[in-house]
Amino acid sequence: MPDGRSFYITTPIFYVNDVPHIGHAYTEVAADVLARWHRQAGEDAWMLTGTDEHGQKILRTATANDVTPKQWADQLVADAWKPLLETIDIANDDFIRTTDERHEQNVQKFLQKLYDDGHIYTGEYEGYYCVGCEEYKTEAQLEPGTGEYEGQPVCTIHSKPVELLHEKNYFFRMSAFADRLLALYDERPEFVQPESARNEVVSFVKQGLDDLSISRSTFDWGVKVPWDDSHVVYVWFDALLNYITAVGYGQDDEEFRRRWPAQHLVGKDILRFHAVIWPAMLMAAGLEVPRGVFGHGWLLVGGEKMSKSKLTGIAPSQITDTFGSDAFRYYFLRAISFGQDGSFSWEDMAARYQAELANGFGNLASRVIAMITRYCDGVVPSASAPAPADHEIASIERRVTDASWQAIDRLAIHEAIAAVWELVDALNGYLTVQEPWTLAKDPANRERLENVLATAYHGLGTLAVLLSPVLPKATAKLWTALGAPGTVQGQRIDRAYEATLGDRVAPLEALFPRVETSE
Ligand code: ME8
Repeated sequence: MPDGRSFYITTPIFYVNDVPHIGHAYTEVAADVLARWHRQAGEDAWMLTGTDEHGQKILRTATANDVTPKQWADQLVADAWKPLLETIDIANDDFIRTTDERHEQNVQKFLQKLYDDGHIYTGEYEGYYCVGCEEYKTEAQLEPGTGEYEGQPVCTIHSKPVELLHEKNYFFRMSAFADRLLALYDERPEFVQPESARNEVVSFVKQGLDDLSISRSTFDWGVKVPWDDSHVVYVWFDALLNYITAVGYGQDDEEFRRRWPAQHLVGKDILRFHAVIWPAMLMAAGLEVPRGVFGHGWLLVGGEKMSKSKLTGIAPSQITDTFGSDAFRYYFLRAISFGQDGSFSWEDMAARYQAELANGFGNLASRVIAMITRYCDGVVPSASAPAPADHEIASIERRVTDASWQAIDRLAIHEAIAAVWELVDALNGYLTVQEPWTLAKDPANRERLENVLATAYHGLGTLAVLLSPVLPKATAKLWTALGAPGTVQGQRIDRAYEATLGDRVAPLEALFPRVETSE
């Protein structure tokens, strides 16, 4: 049993150069569902998210808007990034900003330690820099520009020209860690997931690692290098450290020991930063490497990564305004295998909403509550003489509880939801076969009617618990209608079928009301 075990999950910290789109919301929802699931399994779960506020990209955006970078970041965090969490119902435990004092001070502490221990030296670098990625690019990561960028090399991710830079910088001796990294991927195959991401990282490191330029001196929007204030820390080196500065690194050893190491969720575009640079930094500092790095796929538009810079971003509220936050959460985690790319379409969203949420789950809940209200005056009947079909439902409840928890433990969120949906389908099939509405017509069938409704009621209780991380709003409403004590979030999810339920049902409004498809 996982009681009390620590589970620390993170999202990338997002650049505040622009407002969030559904790609950012996707990572948030995945992390939130995992955190909620682990929390409900009795673990000491902690979810961190936040914002990445330093570097040239933010500086340029702020300058173009005639404000200071800090003013810009404050405004975007307050008006866009924090409201996003509410829009999609994220229950994060902490929100870190790289401009927080707790972060900046401890970035300096970390850097000073690496400097004192001989992992940092002065060097010169010339290369193509992509401000969109905040990264020096290799030839393989560039392509010839076309149209207005004809004759210029452009970044393959942003399709924008890169800039040729020549700087005297501080370097991190990352090359020294290649062998230890390869040993890590070998000893812990689950360190980088999914398998395709692991293969990419292993073959990248096998080609040998360069040292990493970790400071910039041509602008000053960043954390000052502690021994040389003419340099600021390279934005990625600064940003990666958020995962430890947020949980006490450098200032609260007890908190740090309690939380670290984390499971990181990142889009596959930033996999190398997390699976190569970040563990090398931690090794250099003598700290434990992350529990794991999961690189999820992209939400695509017209076959390309949805992005702010290409103006293909859809605002999460465009979807939640119509379908609600529960359906948003459900859709992206159910329709896309976690780790694969996926596309969003309004048609698919509307179809799944109607078939799976409204007809499959919502209607099941309404029918069972309505029948107990009508045939039993709202009093939950007891299962006094269960038939084989009733035992079968009970055994499915146990099976999907175990299967979904095991899938979550492997970060296979879509498999966990699919496992729970077996119970939704089994209960709908059970009602079709048992026909409680027909049993209710003949008093001689009273005992059987009560057993069927008791079985369906219990199944709904198990479903409410199992679906609460994904559908927090709908399952809270259902929990109230079931007349069950406490909150649904307070129930143990790894033993969902044992939850204490109620003895009287209460009215239930439609969990997933009809949505006009023209919307
Ligand atoms: O990279 N599909 O921030 P960022 C799926 N600040 N996920 C997407 C996506 C899409 N189309 N677009 C964005 C940064 N994402 C750095 C991270 S971490 C120490 C620093 C999600 O604002 C995905 O999680 O560009 C991706 O990794 C993240 O947004 C990048 O956000």
